[in-house]
Amino acid sequence: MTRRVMVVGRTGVGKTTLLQKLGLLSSTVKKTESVEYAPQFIDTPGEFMEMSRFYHALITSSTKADAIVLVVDASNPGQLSPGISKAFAAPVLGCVNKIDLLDSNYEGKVDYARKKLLEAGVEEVYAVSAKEGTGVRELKARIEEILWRCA
Ligand SMILES: Nc1nc2c(ncn2[C@@H]2O[C@H](COP(=O)(O)OP(=O)(O)O)[C@@H](O)[C@H]2O)c(=O)[nH]1
Ligand SMILES: [Mg+2]
Repeated sequence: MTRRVMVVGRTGVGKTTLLQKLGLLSSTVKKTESVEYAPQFIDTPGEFMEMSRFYHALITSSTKADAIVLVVDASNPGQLSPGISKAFAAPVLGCVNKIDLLDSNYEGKVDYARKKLLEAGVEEVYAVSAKEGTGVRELKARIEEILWRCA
């Protein structure tokens, strides 16, 4: 049985980099131009999260996923549709990425991003740096737990 992790979130938040750091994708990161299906992951273009007319494509893709990670940029979480996670067909974990770039008011910024993710309906939130690897082990462990549960 296939067990797949899908990443969603706005452009440039680090979705593809995170898939690499999770050990699911080995090729070098380039701009994701379309929904990319692989045996272990589904990568999605940020534009699909930015424009509500594309939500249906993400929701359809989510039926092929077993766990979903909704990623935001710690410095600038941006707009997320309230409750959007509940439309997806698999459990959604929230990920505050790029914490390595936070200088002042670390806690305040992570808390704000966490609040945005919880409003979007995620079940739990993990703060990580996909670039440096901080926090990725904890997120990966939780993803694996969810994937094993549905195996
Ligand atoms: N500083 C920092 N940069 C990151 C991090 N994750 C991704 N990036 C950079 O952000 C840019 C966009 O990353 P990408 O994975 O293509 O984002 P995507 O559009 O969400 O797939 C790239 O230049 C990455 O190197 C991170 O945790 N910290
Ligand atoms: Mg990408």
